[in-house]
Amino acid sequence: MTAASPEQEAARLREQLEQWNYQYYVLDDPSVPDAEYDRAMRQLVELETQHPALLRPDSPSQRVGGEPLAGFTQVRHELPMLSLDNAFNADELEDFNRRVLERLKLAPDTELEFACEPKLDGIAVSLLYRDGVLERGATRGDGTTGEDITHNVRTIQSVPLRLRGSGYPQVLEVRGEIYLPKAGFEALNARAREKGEKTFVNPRNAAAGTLRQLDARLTAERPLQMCCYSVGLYQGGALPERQSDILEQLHQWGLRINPESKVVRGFAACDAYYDELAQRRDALPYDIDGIVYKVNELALQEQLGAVSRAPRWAIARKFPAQEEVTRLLAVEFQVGRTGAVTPVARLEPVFVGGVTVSNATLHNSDEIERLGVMVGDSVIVRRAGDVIPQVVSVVQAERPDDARAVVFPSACPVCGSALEREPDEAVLRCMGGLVCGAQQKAALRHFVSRRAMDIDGLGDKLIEQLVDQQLVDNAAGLFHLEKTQLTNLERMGEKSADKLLKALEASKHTTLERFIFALGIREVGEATARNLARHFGSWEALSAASEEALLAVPDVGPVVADHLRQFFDDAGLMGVVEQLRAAGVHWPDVEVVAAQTLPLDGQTWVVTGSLQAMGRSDAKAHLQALGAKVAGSVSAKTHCVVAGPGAGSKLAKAEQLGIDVIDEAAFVALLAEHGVTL
Ligand code: 9MJ
Repeated sequence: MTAASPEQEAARLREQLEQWNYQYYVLDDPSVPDAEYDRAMRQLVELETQHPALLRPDSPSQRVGGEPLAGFTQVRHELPMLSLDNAFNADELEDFNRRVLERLKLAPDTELEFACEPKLDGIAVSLLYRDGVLERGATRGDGTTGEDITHNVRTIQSVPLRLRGSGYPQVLEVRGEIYLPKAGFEALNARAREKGEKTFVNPRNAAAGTLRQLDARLTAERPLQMCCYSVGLYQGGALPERQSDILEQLHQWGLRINPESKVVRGFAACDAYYDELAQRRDALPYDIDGIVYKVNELALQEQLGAVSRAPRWAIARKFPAQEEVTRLLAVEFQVGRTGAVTPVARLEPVFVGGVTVSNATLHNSDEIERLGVMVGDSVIVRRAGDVIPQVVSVVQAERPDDARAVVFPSACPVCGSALEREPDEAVLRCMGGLVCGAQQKAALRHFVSRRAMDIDGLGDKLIEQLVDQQLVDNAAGLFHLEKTQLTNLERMGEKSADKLLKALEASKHTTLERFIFALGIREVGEATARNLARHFGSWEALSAASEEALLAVPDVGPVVADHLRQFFDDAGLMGVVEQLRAAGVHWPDVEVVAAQTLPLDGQTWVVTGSLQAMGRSDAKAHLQALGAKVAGSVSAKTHCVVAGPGAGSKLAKAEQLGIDVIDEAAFVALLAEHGVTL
C-alpha cells in the first residue's frame, strides 16, 4: 500500500472534519470526543501550513479569517427579504386563515396545509452559495440592503462552508436566523460580569452585537447558531414544491433547520401547535417570540403573492412580550436567610411574560451601578419563564428631572445591625445573624420547607406572626410551641393548631441529610447535604470534621467547606442544633459511603417529559445524589434518559443514538434499589 499524498491526506481530513462538524452542529449528534476532533484539525492545519498550495477557502480550518475588517460593505438583496405580518391572538390568526382561503377561492372550511415553526428571535440573514460553496453572508438590513458579514458567518460552525451531497442549484440563497442560544448568552454575560464589562440585555442584542464585530476572531468565541427557514434567489437548478420539502432538502444539503418545524392542516391544528410551543417556550434552548405559519404549497404561495413588505401566505403569531417598559417607583431592601441585603425594585405594575409584575430584583449594588438606574427612571423589565423578573436596562432618554439616586442603607433595615461587604463579594450582609427578624423568618421558612423538615401547616403568614410576636426566634423554638400560644394567633383555630403540633411531632423523626439541609448553611443544598451525610454518617463526625476532611466530600469545595466550618464553630448556631436534638429531633445514623463509590459515578443522565411521583428537579437531585451528572441535552455521552409522558426531541434523539431510555416506574425502582424512597 502506498502512503497517501499530502493532497489526499488533506482531502481526507477535510472530509472527516466536515462530517464531524455536521453531526455535532447540524444534527446535534456528536460522534467523536473533542480531543479527536482537535487532533484532526491540528493535522490539517499543519499540512496546510507545510503545503500552502493545499489551502482552500472552504477548508474547515478557514472559518476564522485574518485581520479585522475596516468596515462593513453594503449588500443589495436581489430578491427583497420580506418581513412577516403579525397576529396577536387566536382571532387574528383565524382572520389570516380566512383571508387566505378567500383569496384562493376555497371553501371557508378547507383545511389547508401550513408549515409551522417557532419564530426565532435573532437576526435575519442571507447565505449565498455558488456551486455549493459559501460565497457571502449578509444581514437583512432594511430588506433591500444589508451588510456583508461573510467573515463572521464563516465562524458559525452550523453554517456549512460547502454544501453536502449534490443537486443543489448553481446559485442558492438560503435565508434564516442567526441567534445566540440561552446558555451561550448566560455564559457570555457571566464572563462579562467577572471582568466588570458591560453585559448584554438579551440574547438577540448579544447576537446582533456579535455580528457587528469587525474582528471575526471575537465572533468565533461566541457560540452563535444559524437556523434556515427559506430560500431566496436560486438559479441553475430546481427546488421542491412545498415549504416543508424545501426545509428537508436544505437539511440534506447540510444546513440546520428547526427540529420543531411541523406541517399541520387547518386553523385548529395551527392553534394547537401554538399552544403546545407556548407551553414549552421556556424549556427551549433559544429565545422565540412567536410561531410562524406558512402556506405549504409554493404554487398557492405564488397565487397569494405579497403586499409591500410581507408575504400574504405567511404570518407570525406573537407570544406575549417578555420585555416591557415601566417606571421604577422605589427601591426597597430585603434581608434574606443568610443576611444578604437585596435591593428590590418596586415598579409601576406592568403586564409582561404573561403576568402582572410589580417587583423585580436588582441583585446588588454592583448591578445598580452597572444599570445606572435612578428612582423615577423608565426601565425595561424582562420576565422570561419562571425566572424572577429582572430590570435589564434604563431608558436614559426618559429620565425625569426629579430622578433620585438609589441610596443603600447604612444599617440592616430590619434589625438595625451593622452591614458588611465581604471582600470579593458584591452583596452587603446584615451581621445580626440570629438576632435579625428577617433572617429568623427566612431561616424558619427554609427549615420547615418540604425538602427540609417538611412541616405541614407552617406557612409564611404564620411564621411572620410567630417571629413578630416573639414566640419563636429559631427553629428549636418551634418544638416548644404550646397549643394556647397557637390558638391565640390570627386565623388559627383549634383544629389547625392540633394539626400543626402533630406535624411538628412527626417531623422530629427525620434523616441526617434532611437535617443538614434544613439548617440552611450557606451554599449547602440538598445534594451536598446528602453527600455530607453519606460521607460522615453521623452529626458528631460531620461537625468535628476538619476543613481538609470536608474537602474530601464530593461537591464540597473550599467555599462550602469554609461555610460549614464557620457554622460548626458558631456556638450560637450549634446551641440551636443541641436544642433541636434535646427537643427530640433525631435520625438514624447513615451507612458511610466511600467518596468515589457512588453507584452512578461518572455517568451522565438526562430527564425529560413530565414525571408523576416527583418533579424533574427532584429527579435531578436524586440522580446527583447517586453520583450522576444531569445534563440538559442528549448526546453520544449520555448514559441513560428518564422519559416521562410528553417527552419529545430528547427522547427521539436518545432512540436515534441507541441510548438507554427508562420510564418513571423503572426509574423509581432503580432509586429504590439504591435506597432512595420517595
Ligand atoms: C423566524 N424568525 O424564525 C421567517 N422566521 O419567513 C421564520 N422568519 C420568515 N420564518 C419569511 N421561521 C420571512 C421571515
